[in-house]
Amino acid sequence: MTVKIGLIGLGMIGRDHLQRFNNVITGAQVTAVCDINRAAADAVAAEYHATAFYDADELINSDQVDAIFICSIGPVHKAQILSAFKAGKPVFCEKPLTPTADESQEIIAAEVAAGKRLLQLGFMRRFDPGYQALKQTIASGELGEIMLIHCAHRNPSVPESYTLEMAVNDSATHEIDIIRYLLNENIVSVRVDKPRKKTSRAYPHLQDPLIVIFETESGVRIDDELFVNCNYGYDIRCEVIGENAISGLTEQALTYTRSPNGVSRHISQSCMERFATAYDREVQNFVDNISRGSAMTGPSSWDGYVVALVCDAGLASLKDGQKHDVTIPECPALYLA
Ligand code: ISE
Repeated sequence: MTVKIGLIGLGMIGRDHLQRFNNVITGAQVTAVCDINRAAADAVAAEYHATAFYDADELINSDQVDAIFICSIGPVHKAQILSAFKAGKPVFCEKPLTPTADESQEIIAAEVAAGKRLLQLGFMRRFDPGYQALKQTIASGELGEIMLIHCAHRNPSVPESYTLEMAVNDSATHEIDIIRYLLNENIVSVRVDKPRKKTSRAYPHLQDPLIVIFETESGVRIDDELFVNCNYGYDIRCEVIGENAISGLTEQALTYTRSPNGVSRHISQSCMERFATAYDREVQNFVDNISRGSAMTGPSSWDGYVVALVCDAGLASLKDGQKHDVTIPECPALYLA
C-alpha cells in the first residue's frame, strides 16, 4: 500500500520533507501540496507531480490524500490538526503542536474522545541515533544517579524575523522535549538567565546567548546554552553527569581530515544536515504505522502540550528573570501506553 500524503506548508522544512518523501521514504507518496502562496504551491506541485491546493481544508478533505503532513506555521496548527481529525486522517505535525499550552488542550481532548492517538509530533531528536544511545546508557544504570545535564543549542545564525521569545519556544523546545525523553520525568521549573555580554552578530532585538536552567521532578538540574548566532556551525551538545560516570553525544562527523593545518572534522551547518537521519527515521515511522494499521508512536500531542507548558513558564521567566514553576496535569491513560 502506498500512503498518499497531503503536505501543508512549503517553507524550508516542508520542502526538506518533500525531497525526503521523494528520495528516501518508502511506502508513501506526496500526492498533494498546499500553500497560501499560490505560485509556490503551483511550482512545487509541478515539480513533484502532485496536485496544488491553496486552502488547507480542501487538501485535508480531498480523496487524493490518506494522511496529513503539517509543516505550516505554528499559529495555524490547531485548526489544521482538528480538521484532519474530523476527516479521520492521521496527522504528522511539525513542532510546535501549538504556540501556547492552552491551544493544545482541544487537540488532547479530541484524541482522548477518539480513544486513540491520531498524531505524531515532529520532535525529530527522539529518532537521532546519538540521543537514543544516550537514553540507553542512562537506562542501563551505568552512570548511577543523574545529577546534571549540560546542553548547548548552537545555530550558525538566525534571520531577522527570529524573535527573542523564539529562543525559548522555537529552539529550546527541542531540549525541553529531549530531557523528558532521556530521563522519563517532567520538568518542574524554568529560569532564563540573560548574560551581560551579547554577541555583536545578533540583531539588536535579540539577547544572544541565553542560558536556560531547568529542574526536573527528581531534582536533575539542566543548563541549556542557547546561542543562535554562534557563527561556526549547527552544533548540538548534550553531556549527562552521573554519580559514577559521564556520557554525552559525540562529534557527528564520520571522517576527519589530516592536513598541514592539523586534524579537522566537518561541523554541520543546519538542523536539516545535523538531524538528517533523525528526520528520515521519524517520517518513515509515521508512514510505517499507517501502512501497517498500527497505533501511532513517536512524540505525541501530550508531549507537545507539556513542552508548551514549560515554554509558557520559560517565556514568563524571559520577562522577569525569575524562576517559574511548571504545573503539569495528570497524563491521560491514552498517552501512558
Ligand atoms: C528551528 O525552528 C528548529 O527547529 C531547529 O532545530 C533549531 O535548532 C532552531 O533554533 C529553530 O529556530
